[in-house]
Amino acid sequence: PHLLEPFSVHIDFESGLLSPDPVVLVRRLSSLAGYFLQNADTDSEVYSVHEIRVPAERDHLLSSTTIVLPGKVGDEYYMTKGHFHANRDRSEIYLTLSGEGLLVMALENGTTVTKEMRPGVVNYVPGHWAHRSVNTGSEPLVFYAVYIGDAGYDYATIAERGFPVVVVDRDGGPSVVPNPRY
Ligand code: S6P
Ligand code: ZN
Repeated sequence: PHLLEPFSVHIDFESGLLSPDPVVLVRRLSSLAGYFLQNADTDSEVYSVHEIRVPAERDHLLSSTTIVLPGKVGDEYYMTKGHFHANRDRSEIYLTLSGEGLLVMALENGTTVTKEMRPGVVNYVPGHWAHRSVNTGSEPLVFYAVYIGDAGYDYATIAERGFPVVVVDRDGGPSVVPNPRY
């Protein structure tokens, strides 16, 4: 375990940008191949994750902002990859700062729960629920996530079969429909 010095970070709620010095990960359509039902014909940025640096250990709380840009591949809204935690029982809290979206959560047995994301809403993601954030609006969806330091990531299960549902634009609004590939 590391004994850290207390520190503070500033988050701009509108943009989700942090100061100082986050670790930034950018996901483009090319790094999301196979995640959407249709193939993309550009390599646009879809989302970025801005992580506050602390050791990924059980006695720390990791946290980050995620900025999911507005957009669609076919009629499917831009979204994160989604994952289970590698340590499956690790839970997480999301606080939406700006924009609007849907948080899709699913158990390994296919049970699915979808919750709204909008500014001021806290979503609790208990352990064992895979989670994916979908931007259903026309502005960036920005949220702050706090998670147990050793939660880790299991992307493989989602990469293989996706979530039980997909979120698509039907007549100008979001619709949650069964995933034909699940
Ligand atoms: C981490 C937490 C978020 C996501 C981020 C990107 O446990 O759930 O910080 O990592 O929203 O999503 P993904 O599925 O690409 O990691
Ligand atoms: Zn997570």
